[in-house]
Amino acid sequence: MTNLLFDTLFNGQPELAPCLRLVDGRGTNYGELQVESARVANALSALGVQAGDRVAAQIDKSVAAVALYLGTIRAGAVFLPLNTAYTAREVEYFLNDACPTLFICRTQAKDDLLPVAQTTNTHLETLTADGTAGTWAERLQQSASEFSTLARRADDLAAILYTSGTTGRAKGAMITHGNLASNAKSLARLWEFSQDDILLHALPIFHTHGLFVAINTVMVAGASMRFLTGFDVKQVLEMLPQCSVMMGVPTYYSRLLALEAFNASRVAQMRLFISGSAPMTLETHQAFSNRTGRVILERYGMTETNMITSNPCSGERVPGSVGFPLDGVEIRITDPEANQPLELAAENIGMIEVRGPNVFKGYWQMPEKTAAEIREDGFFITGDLGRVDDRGYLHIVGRSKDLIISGGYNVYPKEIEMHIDRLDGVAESAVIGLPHVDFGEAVTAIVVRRGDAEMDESSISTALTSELANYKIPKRVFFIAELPRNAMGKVQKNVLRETYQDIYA
Ligand code: MCA
Ligand code: AMP
Repeated sequence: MTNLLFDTLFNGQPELAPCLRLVDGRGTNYGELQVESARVANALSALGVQAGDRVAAQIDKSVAAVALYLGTIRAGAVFLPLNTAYTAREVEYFLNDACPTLFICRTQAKDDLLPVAQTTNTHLETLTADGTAGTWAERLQQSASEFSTLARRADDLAAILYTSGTTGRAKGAMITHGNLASNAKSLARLWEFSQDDILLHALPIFHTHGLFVAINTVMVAGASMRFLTGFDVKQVLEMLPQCSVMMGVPTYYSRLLALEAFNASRVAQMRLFISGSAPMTLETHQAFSNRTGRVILERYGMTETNMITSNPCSGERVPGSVGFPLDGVEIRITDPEANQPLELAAENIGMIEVRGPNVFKGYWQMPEKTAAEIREDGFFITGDLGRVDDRGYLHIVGRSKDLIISGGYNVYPKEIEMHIDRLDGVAESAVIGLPHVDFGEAVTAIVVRRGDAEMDESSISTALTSELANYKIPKRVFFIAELPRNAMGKVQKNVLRETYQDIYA
C-alpha cells in the first residue's frame, strides 16, 4: 500500500542519515524521524483520529512538531497548522470551520484555549516549546514505534492551510498528497538538492514556505537541515558557514545585509540563497550581489498552489523576475477585465493564472469560492498581476487583490477594517500597506472618528490586540475627516497610499 506523500518524503534514505539538527547540536536522523512519526500515528489512532480527520496544531517549532506533521500524513489524516501569533478568537474560527478531531496547543496557552476547544467540541492536548513535555509528549512516550502506514492517493487531502480572503473571512485551502509530492520533487530537482546539502531552516513551520517548500524539498533529496526555532539574525549569521542553502522571505535578507559581518567570506561555502513569499526589491537584490557576489534565486508561490515558478539554479537568475513555471505547471496571463479567459501575448500585463499538479483541490466547505477562483478548464486565478517577457521569465508587477504582505505574512485589509469599524467612536476606516524598510510593507490604518469621539492611536491598537494576531495590528493609525472616494463611492486607497507613502522612510 502506498501513501503518496509519506513515501515520497521517506524514499529509502539510510536510517542513520542526518535529517535535522538543532542549534544546540541535538539531532534526528531519518530512521528516528520515521519512528517518531509512527508514535504520532499510533497516538492519533488511539484518540480516534481516522483517515480524513483534521489534526490542528498551534505549537512552537520543534522536532516534535515536524514528527506531528509526518505522523498525521502517515495516519491518513489532514494536518492543520496554525500560526502561533493567532489569538484565541482567531483559533476559534478555524476550529469551528475545520472541525478537527484533535487540537494540540502550547502548554502555556491551555487556559486560553481550553474554552475554545470545549465550545468547538475538539479534544485538546498540550506540548511545550521544545516538544519534550505536555500531555501530547506523554502520549507519544506510551505509543508503539511501529505503525502500518495508511494508503493515500494523489487526490487525498494532506493538509488544510487557512488563508485570509478579500472578504475578511479566512478560507481553508485543501492541499492534496499529489500537490505536495509533485512540488517537492520538482523543487529538489530544479534547485539541485543532494544528500550533501544542509538547509538553514529559520522559517516558521505553520505556513507553506517553512513547512512544505523547506522540509519536503530537503526530505525528498535526503538532505538535512539546521533547524533554528525562529529567525534570529545573529544566530543565522553564525550558522551560515555550516550550511549550503538558505530559504527566506525578503526581510531575512535585508536584516542580514544590515550586519557588517555578513560578507562574501561568511557565505563562501553556501551554494544557494532562495527568496519568496513577498517581492524582493531590486535594491536588496543589488546590495546582496555587491556584498556577497551571489545572486538570490527568487521563486513565486501561493498557499493554494504551492510553488508556481522559479528562477533557474543553473542558468540566468533575473532579479525582479520569478522565473519559469515548474515541471508540469502551466501559467497564462489573461485580461482581468474580460468575462471569459482571454489570454494575452508576451509582454502584456494581466492576471496570472496557473494550472498543474500543484494546484489545490478547493476551499474547505466553500464550493462557491472554489468555483469563483478555479476556472472550468482548471486554471486558478491567483489575483497577482504579471507579464511574461520574451524569454519566458514571469515578472509580478502588482496585485488585483487587496492584500498587504508584511515580513512575508499576508494581511487582508478587509479583516482589519471590519474589526476597527466595530469599535465605538469609529465611523469608518481604510487599511493600507505602505513601504517599510524591514517588513517590505507595513499595515497602516486610516480612521474617521464618529462625531467628536475621543479615540487615539493607542486605543485602537489596544482594542485590536485581543482580537488579531500581532503582525496584523497596524504599525500606525492616522485620523482624517473623511476618506477620499471616487465617483462610484469607492475608497481611493491609491490616494491614501500616496499621501502617507513616506511615513516609515
Ligand atoms: C513580527 N512582527 C511583525 C511581523 N512579524 N510585524 C509585521 N509583520 C511581520 N511579519 C511584530 C510582532 O507583532 C511584534 O510586535 C514585533 O514584530 C516583534 O515580534 P517578533 O516575533 O520578535 O518578530 P520577529 O521575530 O523579528 O519576526 C519578523 C520575521 C517573521 C522574522 C520577519 O515575521 C517571519 O519569520 N516571517 C516569515 C513569514 C513566513 O514564513 N511567510 C511565508 C508564508 P510588537 O512588539 O508590537 O508586539 S507562505 C507564503 O507566503 C507563500 C506560499 C510563499 O510563496 O512562500
Ligand atoms: P500566501 O497566500 O500567503 O501563500 O501568499 C501568496 C502571495 O504571496 C502571492 O499571491 C503573491 O502575491 C505573493 N508572493 C509570493 N512569492 C512572491 C514573490 N517572489 N514575489 C512577489 N510576490 C510573491
